[in-house]
Amino acid sequence: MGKRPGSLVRGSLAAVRPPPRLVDWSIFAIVLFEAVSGLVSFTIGSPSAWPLFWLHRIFGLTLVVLLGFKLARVRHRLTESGRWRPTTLLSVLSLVAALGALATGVAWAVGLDVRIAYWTLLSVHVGFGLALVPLMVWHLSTRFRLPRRQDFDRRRTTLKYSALLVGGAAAYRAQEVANRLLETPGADRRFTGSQPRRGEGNGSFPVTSWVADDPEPIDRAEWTLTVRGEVESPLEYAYDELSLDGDERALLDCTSGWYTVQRWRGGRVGDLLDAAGVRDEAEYVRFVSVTGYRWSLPIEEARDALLATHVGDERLSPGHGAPMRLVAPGRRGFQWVKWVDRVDVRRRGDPAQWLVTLVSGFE
Ligand SMILES: Nc1nc2c(c(=O)[nH]1)N[C@H]1C(S)=C(S)[C@@H](COP(=O)(O)O)O[C@H]1N2
Ligand SMILES: [Mo]
Repeated sequence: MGKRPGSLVRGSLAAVRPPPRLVDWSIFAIVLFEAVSGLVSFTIGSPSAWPLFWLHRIFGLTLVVLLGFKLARVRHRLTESGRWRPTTLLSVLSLVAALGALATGVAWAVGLDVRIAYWTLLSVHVGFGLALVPLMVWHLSTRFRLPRRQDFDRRRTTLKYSALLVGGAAAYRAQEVANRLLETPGADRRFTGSQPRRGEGNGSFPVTSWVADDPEPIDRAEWTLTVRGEVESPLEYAYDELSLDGDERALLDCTSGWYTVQRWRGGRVGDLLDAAGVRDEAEYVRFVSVTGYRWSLPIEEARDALLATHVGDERLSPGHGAPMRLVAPGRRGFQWVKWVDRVDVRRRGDPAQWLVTLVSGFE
């Protein structure tokens, strides 16, 4: 007689279940790892960093199992009303944030591409994740228990965690293969997880602001582009004075989870720098928006970037950054500054740009 599938699953889960205190501490450690790797992944546009994205997904999937163990253990505290304490509310909030982050993360990872209100699943996932970290730290501080010596049996602990990780990797790989075989939309994701937006020109991809930037449309006739800083002769161009012979295809990959390949036309940054005459000390070029939003690139990379006036065969629309926006191939979308009116040549990078991108557009 064969075992029933239910008891088989329960049996194999029991075999990989670490002791309770280890479960709690692994959840804590993995959530921290997920928060850090998730945030770092947002800054990465180069495919060579794919292992980071993979680790984030695999550890995320192990959390599904670990959180299951934890819930099975503490369920009665939540369901028996006599056992409610003030800190139970904190536990419940942590649980909601954890389940929210996991559900949206898994749904996104398997290729679902829906919006919740205005946000993509990925953005909602990030929201839950960012809420979870402080809730979890607080939750842990109310029931602080260090793992004990007897919780560690080196060989068995290593085996259990390896099984969890291999299980996570296998589950992720299986859904990847399934998506490909079934030719679902989820099969076209980049290594970043972003999903394609197809077509040419303004209408084929969303207007996106990183946080709150949303200026009034800019009048081309009144707008000028200034090049200044570590240059021999600072320059100021009216729109009609710009030479616009840059033309290239480049991929824009937004951290809210979509990407698009477009033809961009406009001015080459290298030409602007040559016209102004860059001094030897110059190391970075900073692109500044009329809104104050800004990003810097190392000067050699900046030379190859484009200040685009057109996308597809159309003039940029106001939402996409008219009259001029940065096109920085290999960089994530949030670094493609829109509504640029100033180019600063600098000796140093600009750490404050991280903060500025977050607060730009708030009154
Ligand atoms: N000035 C400014 N530039 C910006 C942003 C912004 O909020 N302000 N958002 C960035 C983000 S997050 C992305 S993904 C791209 C989106 O470009 P799009 O709106 O043309 O799709 O612009 C970037 N440039
Ligand atoms: Mo973005």
